[in-house]
Amino acid sequence: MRSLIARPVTTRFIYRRAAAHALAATAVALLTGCMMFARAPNELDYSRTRTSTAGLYRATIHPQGDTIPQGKLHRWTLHLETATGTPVDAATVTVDGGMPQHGHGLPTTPRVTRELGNGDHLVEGMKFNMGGWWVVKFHVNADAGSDSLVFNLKL
Ligand SMILES: [Cu+2]
Repeated sequence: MRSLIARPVTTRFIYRRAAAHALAATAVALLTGCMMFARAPNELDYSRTRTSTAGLYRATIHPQGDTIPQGKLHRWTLHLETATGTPVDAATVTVDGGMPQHGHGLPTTPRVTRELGNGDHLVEGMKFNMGGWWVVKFHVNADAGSDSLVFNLKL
């Protein structure tokens, strides 16, 4: 008598668990799997010269060797100017970035290590460990003010 009642309840419980697992698997696939293989948005600007978010600066990135390597530490030169084209030497620049569709940042902690003069700044520790759409952000603090520059890369 007891087992007759217990069986359908147990079966229903198993079905419900299986459904929950299938739902969770689908959600995980949608959140990670699909995003991993999603194409980068079409309207992205991959220019190596960009104007900062608030329009205070213009900057150009010069990756060492011109092509950006994958999985290899390398350097960049960041050329920084004011909106009117005056080179900016005295600046505190921090680097940040990652892959927006993968939800991860840069595999290294790149830093601006040296002022090279004429608005050029040496960026060391750049590394991209996979192909796809990367974003590299520079936060600049100098006489003209505080502002950010965002560069899109396709590797
Ligand atoms: Cu990634």
